[in-house]
Amino acid sequence: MGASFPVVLVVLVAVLGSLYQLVLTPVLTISGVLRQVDPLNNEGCRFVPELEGCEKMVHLPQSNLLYLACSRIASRPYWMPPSGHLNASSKALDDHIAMYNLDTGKVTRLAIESDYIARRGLQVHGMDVVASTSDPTRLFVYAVNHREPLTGDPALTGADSAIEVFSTTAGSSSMEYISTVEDSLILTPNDIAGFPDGKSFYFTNDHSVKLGMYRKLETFMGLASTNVGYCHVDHGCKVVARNIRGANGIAKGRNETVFVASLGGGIYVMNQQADHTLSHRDTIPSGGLPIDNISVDQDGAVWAAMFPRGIEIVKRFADMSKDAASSAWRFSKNVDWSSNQKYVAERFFEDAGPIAQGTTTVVHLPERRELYLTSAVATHMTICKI
Ligand SMILES: *[C@@H]1O[C@H](CO)[C@@H](O)[C@H](O)[C@H]1NC(C)=O
Ligand SMILES: *[C@@H]1O[C@H](CO)[C@@H](O)[C@H](O)[C@H]1NC(C)=O
Ligand SMILES: CC(=O)N[C@H]1CO[C@H](CO)[C@@H](O)[C@@H]1O
Repeated sequence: MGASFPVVLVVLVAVLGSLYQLVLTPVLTISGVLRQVDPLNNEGCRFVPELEGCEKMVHLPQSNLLYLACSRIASRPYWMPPSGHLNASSKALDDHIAMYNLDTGKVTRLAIESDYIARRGLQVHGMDVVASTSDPTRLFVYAVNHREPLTGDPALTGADSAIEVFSTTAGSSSMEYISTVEDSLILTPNDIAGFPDGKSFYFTNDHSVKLGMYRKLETFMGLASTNVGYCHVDHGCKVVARNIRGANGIAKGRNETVFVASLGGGIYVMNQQADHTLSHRDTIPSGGLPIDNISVDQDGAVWAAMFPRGIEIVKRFADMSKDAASSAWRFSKNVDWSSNQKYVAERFFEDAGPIAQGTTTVVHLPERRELYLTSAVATHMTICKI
């Protein structure tokens, strides 16, 4: 009898201990409440105000063009399915793909002539732009479209997300709609890595369910519950990697390598197999910081936008008057033989908010010695010398 009390206590301590481990530690790291912002390279930056609310940006290799998926930040607190905002009555009506000329600074919104897009709308998020193998002047644009469902209340059904494929030529001011890929596996699509055939792509699902409590829980507890899918316009979709913690940005590297950024921390390094399944080769650690969208520069290094204080971006999605810090990191293979670390993580930029607001994508152009920072919640694109 007398023994039961301490046993209960021990069990309680054990439960609390693992709760701390499982719940509190990830929550503290993801929300970044304990981390100080340490400004770096945020002086001498310039702004491009025409590029508002651009979640994702892609540099077309060997060109002077950036392509961006942009929206209006005023609508983010209403329609932004990835962050659980599902009031379609105030969704932005002019989401678009923009083109930015690095030499002239000119911004062009790509026009789309399509009855389908006019009818279903375009609510952009992740995107990729890839040159065709058969005709390198032709570009394929793959874009996540968080469509409003045709019937029912989105707050009860979730968004009816799909992936749209467009075609354009480098420098053109319009793009042509080619196809829509809808599939039950395209559940909560986030980012895309497209193939040069205009017909197939990898995509990440950032959650395992569209709605409900479990959706919040899996992110904050860093559960390995999300996946990566592969679709071919003619053959449908399949899951090619499962058990990923908060799959987010996805980018192709050299030699059949695919990188998947994890909101739970770290970058998964995967190998593409002949059947397009991805085998997990390695994980690049990020010191527990959540990683958002990633890009690969011409030297093969991975650039990541990270939120030094993740809680701030959550707040900014709901209230654009709140600042959200940004940081940009480079992850590369270690070439220093005197160190036994496999990867090197280097911080290149950090700002508390006004200069780069909650950066979601960073692109590094080594030959220009410049960093380009954009965000779903920023009033402008930021360009900084490094
Ligand atoms: C959706 O947004 C509109 C404002 O655009 C507001 O009037 C309405 O109450 C909102 N609906 C819900 C369910 O919050
Ligand atoms: C890619 O493969 C080529 C040839 O197999 C090799 O020379 C090169 O070092 C590889 N590059 C990387 C980044 O692994
Ligand atoms: C493709 C893409 O933009 N992915 C993520 C980028 O960052 C925002 C902000 O956190 C995420 O919501 C996106 O899912």
